[in-house]
Formats: sequence, C-alpha cells, structure tokens
Amino acid sequence: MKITDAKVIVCCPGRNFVTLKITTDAGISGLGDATLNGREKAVATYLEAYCIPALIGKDPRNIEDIWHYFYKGVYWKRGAVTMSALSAIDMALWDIKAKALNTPLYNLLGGKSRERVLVYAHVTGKDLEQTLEDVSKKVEAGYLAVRVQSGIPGLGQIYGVPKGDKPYEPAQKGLPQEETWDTAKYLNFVPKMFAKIRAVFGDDLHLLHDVHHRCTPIEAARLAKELEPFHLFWLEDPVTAELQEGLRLVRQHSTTPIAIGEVFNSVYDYTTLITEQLIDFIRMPLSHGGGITHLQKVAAYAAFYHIQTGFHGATDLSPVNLAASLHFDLAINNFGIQEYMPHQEIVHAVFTPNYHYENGFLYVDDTPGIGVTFNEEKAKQYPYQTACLPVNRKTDGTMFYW
Ligand code: KDG
Ligand code: MG
Repeated sequence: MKITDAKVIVCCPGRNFVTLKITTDAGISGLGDATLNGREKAVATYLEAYCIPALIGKDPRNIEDIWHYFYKGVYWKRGAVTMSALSAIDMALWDIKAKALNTPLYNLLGGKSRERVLVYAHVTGKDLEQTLEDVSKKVEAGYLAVRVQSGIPGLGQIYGVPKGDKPYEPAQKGLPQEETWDTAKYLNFVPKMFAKIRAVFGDDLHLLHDVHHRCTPIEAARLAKELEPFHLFWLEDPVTAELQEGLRLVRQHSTTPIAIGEVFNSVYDYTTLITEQLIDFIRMPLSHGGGITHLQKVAAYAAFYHIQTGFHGATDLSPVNLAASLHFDLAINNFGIQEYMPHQEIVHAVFTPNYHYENGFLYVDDTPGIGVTFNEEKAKQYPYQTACLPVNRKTDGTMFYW
C-alpha cells in the first residue's frame, strides 16, 4: 500500500479545527486531528510545507518507522506545533491500518479492557450559587464525575466560566482578550466551594478541579492540603510544569491526587513526574503528544508507576481525537477517566461521531478504524476565522499564566 495524497482542511464550525486526511492507492483514507487551539495555521503550514511532501509514496502500514521519520529524523524535534502535526499523521495512519483490517481501532491496541469509558463533565457558574445549580444539572444528566470551576468574588471573567448563556469556550475571535487574576482570592475561595459541594451532594460524586497552571509550588501545596478533606478525584495542573521538580513540594504536603499534562507533547515532559511518582494521572492528549504510537509508550511507562490516564478532551480537540482517545481508553489497563466536553451540534454537521453518551459513560461503536466521518463539502461552508486564547494579568497589571 502507498500514500498517494494528503491534505489539511482547516474549518470553523463554531470553532477552528485542523484535520489531516491521508489517502492511499488502496482506496482507503485516514483522518488525524491536528488542531492546536489559537495556533491552527502554524500546524497546517508545517504539515503542508514539510510533512506531506515526505509522506507521499510511503507505505502507511509502517507506522513506527514513519513516526520516527518525523521525530528522530527531524533535527528540530518536540514542541507543540511539530508534535501536533506528527500526532495527526500518526492518528491517520492507525485509522488507515484499522480500516484496511476492517476492525475498530481498539482491536489493534489490545482489544477491549472494558465496555464503556467513565467521563467527567464540566461544571461552571458565575458564582457559587450558579455553580451548585450546574452540579445538580450534571448529576441529573447521570454524570458520576464533574470538574468544578466557578467565578470568584472580586474577580471578573476568569478561566472556566462562561460569558452570558453560551457554553464555555476560551478561544475568542480576533486578538487575545485580557483576563485578571488574584491568587490570594482564588486560594481563599476554592476550599470553601468544595466544602459546600460535598455538604450538598455527599461523598459519592467524583469531584475534579483545574488550577490551570496558576499556583507556585508552595501555593499549590497549600491548596492540595486544604482540599484533602473533600477527597478530590484529582487536582489538575496545580503548577506550570515547565519545572517538573515543583511537583515534589505539592506531593510532600498532600495526598490529593494530581493530574497534569494537557500542554505536554513528549515523554520527556513526564520523566521526573513519573519515575518519582509525583503525579497520579497523565493528561497529554493523543493529538498533541505524538499520537497513538507515542501515547502507548507513555501510558505503559506510567502504568509501571501506578499512574493512570485522564486524557484531555476539551472542545478544541476535534471529534477525531475524542474517538481515537475512546478506543485507547477502552483498550489499556491503566485507564482512569476521560474528559468529555460535548461539541456544539454544528460541529457534528462536519464530523459525524461514532460515540454516544449514556449515564456517565461514553460508548464507541464498531465502525472500522477510528470511526469518525468528515464531510469535506460541509467543512467548506465554515472557513477559518482568527481566534486566540486569552492572556492573563494580575490585578496590578503584571503578566501572568493563563
Ligand atoms: O485550549 C485550551 C483548553 O484546551 C484548555 O484551557 C482546557 O484546561 C482545559 C481543560 O482541562 O479542559
Ligand atoms: Mg485543564
């Protein structure tokens, strides 16, 4: 089998997505998600200018060799842009292989370890009252796990809180918008919020929270320690993990489980965290972390250290990535949980999913391959629109992490 063509389609059904389609002389094509929120065109250009010309003529069944061609073979390796491109290539090749063998992807990853995938929903509210209402709604919808973010008294628009009545979407049209941050206000509020949620909803609901990289190690240690009585499923990205050693301090002070890695793109972002058992869940998504080929290795490495997966699944990762993640989640032994932030209905006009939600779990059907279909004609109706993630400043104007 030979790769005869590959193309990148950037479309904006409600938000931007970058999709790679690889075609073969066997009449089989595969899809990969190359979306990097707010940097879509950088990945599209890297694929079009440097990867696609080198892909033509290769045998798509040699996934390991092609992976290393675009990793070891490239002098400027790693980084979000190049790894997102490589992830999309890898995903499309696995899609082709599974279609060629007429079997759903999970069968190539070891078969099913479970029939359904535990997911967590996003709960948000402008204030504690609205947040509690949203927890109720998610519980009524059957969710067994919820990630809770809330507006904080004294702060305006912040991460995780929707504007108006629309579902939360951090990327906004045009240049980056500015948000304001105050860690002291945040640290005072969050433990009170979880105390209230446990008091109202009891012990069984799994509770998660995303710090979104905003604490220093000692601040994160304080937060993790104060949240201990509320038995979180995980505390996510408590610090920026450019400094992996920062997690040691958090670990020394608390038994709150830690999840990290949605901005990672290689096993080398994780080595200290995994070998020193400083975390409990890896979050690096298939579409940014080198695809299925690399995540199989990272997940297996993590398993030896009692670390589970909890893949990133925000709406800026396309249905192709979510479906591929679900196959992976079904197959591996050390699956933990899957993030599930449903796409807007308009997204499904372009991408037809092969998964559905029911009572706290996602199910994937037995369509061969990854199983998502992509309507290129429809995609043309939704051309790319410039959109960026916000930037964040402390209340005194100092630039801060978003
Ligand atoms: O593009 C940025 C989003 O994917 C990110 O902010 C979402 O933190 C996130 C999460 O946990 O879903
Ligand atoms: Mg996150």
